[in-house]
Amino acid sequence: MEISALQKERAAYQPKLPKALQGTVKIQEGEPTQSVDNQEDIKKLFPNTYGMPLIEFVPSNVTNGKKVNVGVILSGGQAPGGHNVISGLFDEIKKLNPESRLYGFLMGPGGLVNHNYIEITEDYVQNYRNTGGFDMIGSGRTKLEEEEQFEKGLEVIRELNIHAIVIIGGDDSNTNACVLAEYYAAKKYGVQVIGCPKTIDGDLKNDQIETSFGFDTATKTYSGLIGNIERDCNSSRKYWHFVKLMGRSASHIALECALQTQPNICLISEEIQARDKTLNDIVEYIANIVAYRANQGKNYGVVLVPEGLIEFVPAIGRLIQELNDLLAEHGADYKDLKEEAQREYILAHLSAANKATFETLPEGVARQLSLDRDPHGNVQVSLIETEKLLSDMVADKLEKWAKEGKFNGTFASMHHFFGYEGRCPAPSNFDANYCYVLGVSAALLIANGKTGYMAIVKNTTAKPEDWKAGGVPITMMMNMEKRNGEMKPVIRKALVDLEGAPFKTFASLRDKWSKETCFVYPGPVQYWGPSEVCDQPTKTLALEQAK
Ligand code: FBP
Repeated sequence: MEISALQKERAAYQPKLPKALQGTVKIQEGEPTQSVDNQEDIKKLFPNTYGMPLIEFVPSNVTNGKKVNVGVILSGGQAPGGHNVISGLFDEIKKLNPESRLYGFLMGPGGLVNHNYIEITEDYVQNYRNTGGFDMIGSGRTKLEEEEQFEKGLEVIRELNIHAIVIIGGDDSNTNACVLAEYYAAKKYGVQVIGCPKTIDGDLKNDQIETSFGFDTATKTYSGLIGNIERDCNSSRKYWHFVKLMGRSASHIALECALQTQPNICLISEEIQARDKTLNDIVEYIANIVAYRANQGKNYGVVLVPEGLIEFVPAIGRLIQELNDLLAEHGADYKDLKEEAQREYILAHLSAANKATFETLPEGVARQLSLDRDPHGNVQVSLIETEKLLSDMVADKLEKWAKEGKFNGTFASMHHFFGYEGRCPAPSNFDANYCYVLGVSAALLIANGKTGYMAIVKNTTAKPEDWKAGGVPITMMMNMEKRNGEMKPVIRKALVDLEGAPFKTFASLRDKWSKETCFVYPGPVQYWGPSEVCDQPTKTLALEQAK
């Protein structure tokens, strides 16, 4: 395989380990834990994995040299650093006992069920150290939730004499990891299951998980691109750029990119929901800023739009809820209808208020909301062109204002969607280190006989030498939520906290950014050079941890 000069140089990077993990390690257990909500329900559903203590790894002089065979799965959307989780896991199980083996299940959780796997060897790992992407073993979104799948998986687990499965995924995949851990524990199969917090979206975080991996590199990559657009915008001074940013639900990515690049406008879905805004309110907010700037002779600017926005506009959110229930209940009748008949079907079944909202939506958006959900029941928001929808609506509003003599500028728009561009770059130094430590921690949780835990790393705004690694029981992060029309135990998603420091910092500055031009150009992710340019955590993490 031909590799780039960057990849070649980057392969030699040795991720940094916290001091506590540099020699032999033992675990230190904390107090028993509780789930974040619905404690009785969660305890009943997870009798074998509920209430376990938090774990921290501390230095020791005892070596646990047991041979372990481990299977690893990459689940869901790509996030920079996944290969380093696997490298860390590989290195640590081999360090504990060179006879240990690592198997990679191919193309996501489906690989376990369908018995598609490879053995990951030293030579193989070598090609992927510090690289982006998930192509080492591929990823997929198969939802692991049926007993039949667990039993099918067990066949290959037995065949390969696997002791533990590591699932690297987001909130949904780690919820599934917890269900699998509980099932294997209840059956006394002796198979451990460990999760790792992955997602560029940054919404798998809580008191125990400071950040999910990939968020750092993805937001730095997008911010580099946004900075380039801002500079172009400030050079030609003739376009309004609407940039949609990935992040299925939460607006953490948009907020972080705004903090890094200081655009004229950044919408935050959670705020729009909390303040009960309509689509028209959002359009007027943007149009007012465009008009203000036009009066100053500035017919240009940059607007950041979070991918999940549409679901957070309260009226549209209520419509989606009803559509979810409708599709879950009547999916079979509905699926085979032609496009126009599907629209009629929906209109005939919706409540009056939601029908009215559905009818006001542009057809493309309405259609997207009525299509199949992903395997976890989510609307596929990355396919909705919100950036285009908003700029079209702003153009209509400005045209009306121009006729009324309220706008006399020009409005030419450009559209961008930054999503897939940020999911596979070579991980930043932060993600390269963080992921490697997560992999090592997963191996140590396994070596210490743990199941139903997620590997965690804390104190991540300090130097990696001072990070603290350990594990958190996955049940601790769970509550009950409605999914596909049914109440299910799930890991609670972390949305942008409107009382949190990142949002408050942004809110205190946005007015100035909208009126003046305060663009900041962060440039591309740097791997070598002064610490200020290549080792800084995200602004979100720095602000959150500064409290
Ligand atoms: P995960 O939650 O699985 O990490 O995926 C996040 C994400 O990148 C979202 O930001 C985006 O909406 C979605 O995946 C896109 O999914 P797909 O890769 O299936 O198009």
